[in-house]
Amino acid sequence: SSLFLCLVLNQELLYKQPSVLVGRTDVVSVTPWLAPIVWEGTFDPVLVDNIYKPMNLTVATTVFAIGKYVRFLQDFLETAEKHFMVGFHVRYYVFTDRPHDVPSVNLSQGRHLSVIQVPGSNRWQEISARRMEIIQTTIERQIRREADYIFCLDVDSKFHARWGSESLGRLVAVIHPGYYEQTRDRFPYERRPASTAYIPMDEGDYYYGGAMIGGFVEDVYTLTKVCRTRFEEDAGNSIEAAWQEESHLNRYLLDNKPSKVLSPEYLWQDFKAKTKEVKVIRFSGVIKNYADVRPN
Ligand code: 2GW
Ligand code: MN
Repeated sequence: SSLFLCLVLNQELLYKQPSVLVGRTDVVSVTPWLAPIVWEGTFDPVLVDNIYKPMNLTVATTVFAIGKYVRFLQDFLETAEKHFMVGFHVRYYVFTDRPHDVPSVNLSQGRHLSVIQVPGSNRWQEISARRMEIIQTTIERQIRREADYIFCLDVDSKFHARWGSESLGRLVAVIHPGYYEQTRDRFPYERRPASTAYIPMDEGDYYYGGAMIGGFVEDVYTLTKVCRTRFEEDAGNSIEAAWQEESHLNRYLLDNKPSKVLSPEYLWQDFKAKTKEVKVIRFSGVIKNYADVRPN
């Protein structure tokens, strides 16, 4: 498509006429609160880039690689260099207890990587809880001054196709690939009222994936702060939400609607066969041998 879109004359971009009548009809591309749901075929990548590029934005990407999870960094970073926010300023923040095991990956111009040492742990509950806390404190200390937007991603993943400026927004969440065909009473939300992540059976919009949180730095800051506080409040009451920070994220997003929702193209799982509505897999969780990578 970019073949016939790319003609630039006198600063004006020539692109295909948007249609009011013709577009994707097999998927819903707007939420009931009028946030776009981003699917292939609902946006023009050249046009969207043309809007965002002149803003000279910097996009922060946080990724945790604690313990054996450092082994995922190489593929994560190499594929991000090929597909993630190409043409934008990108700052990766790699949190690890093994700084010497961070692979050296060639970064394109305008892209930068910081390694931030954090304590290791054998307890997932601790890593999970601390992810929100560390993102929060690193935003306070550093990211706030260094970036406009932020994406917090799982490291056990790879990029396969464009993840570009179409994903930018104030508060951005992704639809989990495992549950989008289900009714909300079947979503794995936290169901115990004793937890601050509790969602009753007749509430909820989508089931969002915890492997991606994005948006303006300040909006993600508030999200991490609230989720961290609730996580700690639950811990004080000896309760851990069903899917840890993913459960808290889902509760937060029910009350604070995302301004943009990414389709499951932006969070697939390698063990899952592509479905007909997914035209392109952009990012996916790799298959991992739990016995190999997890501490216990
Ligand atoms: C340790 C013990 C058990 C499970 C994970 C870990 C662990 C996680 C670890 O030893 N080292 C580490 O760096 N992590 C980081 O946490 C890493 O960035 C990883 O991608 C992220 C989430 O853990 P992961 O990828 O094993 O969990 P998933 O793929 O099952 O994730 C979903 O559910 C989680 C909730 O339990 C999170 O919400 C996650 O964001 C979701 O994608
Ligand atoms: Mn993961």
